[in-house]
Amino acid sequence: MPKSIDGHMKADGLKVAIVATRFNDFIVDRLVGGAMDFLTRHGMNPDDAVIIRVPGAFEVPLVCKKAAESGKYDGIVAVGCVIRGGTPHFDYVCSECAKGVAQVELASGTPIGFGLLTCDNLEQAIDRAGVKAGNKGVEAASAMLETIRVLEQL
Ligand code: INI
Repeated sequence: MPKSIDGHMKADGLKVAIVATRFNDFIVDRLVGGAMDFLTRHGMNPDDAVIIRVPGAFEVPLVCKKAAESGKYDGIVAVGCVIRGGTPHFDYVCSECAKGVAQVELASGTPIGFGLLTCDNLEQAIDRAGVKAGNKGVEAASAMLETIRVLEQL
């Protein structure tokens, strides 16, 4: 029988930073709410979470880096929403955010749930913020929690 390592899903005692963009906050607040709801239903004390607001997705990696380096948090949930406009700006913002968050996660060893919506239009964003396609804040929080619990066993 192979040995199997699975992360359990208890969030009791965890300290979590949620890094959230102000840009598109109508959508992003739903992602923050989803992440908080998921984590508290899995045992996290709401007082053990901090919600850190940043201007836009481009600023997310730097703030995640500082939060991770502080050593105060067991994990980070990064949430934001980029909606395609008429210029290539969308592609730069999305790729720098994704690349930066991945770099911070690997360099710091702090699990970061990646909940950045990258949408062609507002309808796609709404669908992923608690409507047809679920809530990506919940998914990011769940992924962070599971990764924390896996790392504890390695
Ligand atoms: N930031 C976002 O988080 N979402 C967007 O849709 C967006 N658009 O479309 O421009 C956006 N741009 C701002 C960017 O993240 C930076 O805050 C800005 O460039 C200042 O550094």
